[in-house]
Formats: sequence, structure tokens, C-alpha cells
Amino acid sequence: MEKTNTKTRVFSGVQPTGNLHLGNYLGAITRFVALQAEHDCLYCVVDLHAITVFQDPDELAHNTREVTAAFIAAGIDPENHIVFNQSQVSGHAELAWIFNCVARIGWLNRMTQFKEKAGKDRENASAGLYVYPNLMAADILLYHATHVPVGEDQKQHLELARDIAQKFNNDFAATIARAGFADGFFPLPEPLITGPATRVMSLRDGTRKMSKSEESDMTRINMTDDADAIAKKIKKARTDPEPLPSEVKGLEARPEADNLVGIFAALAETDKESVLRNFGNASFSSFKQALADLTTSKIVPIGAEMKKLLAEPSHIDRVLERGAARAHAIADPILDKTKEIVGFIR
Ligand code: AQP
Repeated sequence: MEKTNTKTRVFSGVQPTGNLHLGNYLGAITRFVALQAEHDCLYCVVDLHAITVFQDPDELAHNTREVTAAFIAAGIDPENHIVFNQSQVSGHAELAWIFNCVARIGWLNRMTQFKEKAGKDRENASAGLYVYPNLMAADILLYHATHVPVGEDQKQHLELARDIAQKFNNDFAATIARAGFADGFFPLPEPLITGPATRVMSLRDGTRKMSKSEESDMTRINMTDDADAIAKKIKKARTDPEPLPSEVKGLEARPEADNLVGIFAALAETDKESVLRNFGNASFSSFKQALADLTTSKIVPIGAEMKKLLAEPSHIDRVLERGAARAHAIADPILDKTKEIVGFIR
């Protein structure tokens, strides 16, 4: 196996759990698109993660194709980069098992996402939901990926992936050295959490994350929303009675205003300062109109392209199958070496 951990490689994933939204787009997918220019990228539809919460099988298949369509419609190039669904590459699950045995229960107990998702009924959460971060570490490290673009909510999981890589490198230092890897086997992956919209908040509550699973559709802009739905949701978005401030400091303690300005900045590919230079002291009604127009101009064409792609599911399935074959070609030698390092007879 070539030593791959000195090169940069980008890996990230999106769960096919329905209601793909503006937060997924701005926090993750637009970053995925931008990174293609300078890196080798793998973008994965993480269906193994999705089933940590029960998914209707027919909906799961549809949602897997829908996320793939969103990737392509947003500008991810599945020819020059790799787009695939996680369950077609069995190495994710195999490496996750090894990492289940490397990660400590104390580490998992600190994961805030598990606490939020399991809620009060923790005893009834799936075991998969609990070890979700170990699978995420496997997703990244199976490819010796060095950079991982994610939204702010995934920062803690990325730190855990680094801890797992470090502990594996320490625990197996002797066999890793014997295999010819002087600086450790797994690279410590860097999170890439950048831009003005790393945490897009609910349109109805600026203290809660915009989320796929939130019951009310009015809390989020879906990637498949039409212009009318977008206009209605933004018009009804919660705000406060003050006009917009002219400086970013004035957004402190105004979570709803801060969120809408952040969304505008991200869609316009600028920063909050420059948005407030144009809209400082404006009323929310005029700002919301401009935001609805901008959101429509960016999202509606992507939604239309997604629909076109989804009309030909066999084409999407072929993209995923080809992507999985190419992902295997990178993963298999890394997994094989991992097994040798652990002491498995192959
Ligand atoms: N609100 C958000 N703002 C910015 N980035 C976000 N991401 C998710 N929500 C926001 C980023 O999108 C990528 C894919 O997320 P995911 O589908 O794998 O998982 P998720 O975080 O569970 O998505 P949701 O919408 O929050 O689902 P539920 O409702 O199940 O909790 C990740 O990079 C994530 O950071």
C-alpha cells in the first residue's frame, strides 16, 4: 500500500433523512463544491448513519437518490471526484467495529448530539445512535482523509475522530512502525468549518438549529421549495421589532436577525459586514423581500435540476455504483493494512 497520509484528501457526508435544507446547503454542500478546485474529494450519502433512527425503506432509497441529486445539482462533479452511498463500501462498517473497540465509553458519553437526539428516552435510543461518532471516524479515516468540511454541529464529532486516530496510532505503534509508517498510520483529520453560515438556525427560533427532523416545515427552507414557499417562509420568519443594525456588533443578542443576515451573506458569497453596509437601518420587511429574492434565485434552479435528475433514478444509481467502485479502490488497501496492524490474519 502507498503511504497516503501525507497528501490532502477531503471527505464529507450528508444523511439521507429527508427534508434537505438551506443549513445543509450553506453549512456543507457549498463548501463541498468549493473544495473540488484544489483537492481530491469524496462525498458520501451516509445511509448507514441514517438508520441510527428508523427509516422507512422506500423513503430511505428515495432520500439517498435525492441527496445524490442535490450534490450534482449544486455543482459536485462525480466524474472528477467521488460520489457514493456509504452502504456500498463495507469497509465503513468494518473499520467502525475496530473503532468501537478503540473509542472509550467516557468519550461517547460526552457527545452532545447523542444527548439531544436521544432526548429523555435514552434507554430506548438505538445502540447505533450511541456509536454514531465511531462510524463517522471510520468514514473519514478509511480514506486517510485529511480535511472534513462540516457545519458547526459536527465539530465535537470531528474532535472525537482525531482522538480515535491518535489512540489507534498509539495503541498499535509497534505494528504500525513494523508496517513502515514512521509517523503513525491514520492522519488526524482537520475540520473545515468556514463562512458566515456554519450554523443556520430555525426560521421560527433563532436559538435552535435549522433541522431536517423539526416537525414544522416553516422552520426551514427545503432545497425543493418553490419561489412561493420560500417567500412565505421568509416573510413569516421570526424577527424582533428593531431595524437592522449597521454593524455586526449590533447583532449580538439578536439571534433571529443574526441568522437572516448570515444566510444573506452566505448566499451572496460575502460577509455580514458588507450585508449590513447595504441594509443597516433597513426595516425587516424590505430586508426579507431582498432575502427571499436572493434565496429563490439560488435555490429554485438547484431544486429544478434535482427534480430533473430524480426523474431518471437509474442514472443516479449508476453514479453511486461507479463512485462506490472508486471508493473501494482507495479504501480496500487502507482497510487491509489496518487489519494487518491490528493482527488479523487476512
Ligand atoms: N443548520 C445547519 N447549519 C449549518 N450546517 C448544517 N448541517 C446540518 N444542519 C446544519 C451540516 O450539514 C451536513 C449534513 O448534515 P447531516 O444530514 O449529516 O446531519 P444533521 O446534522 O443531523 O442534519 P440535521 O438537519 O440537523 O438533521 P436532524 O434533524 O436529524 O438533526 C453536516 O456537515 C452538518 O454539519
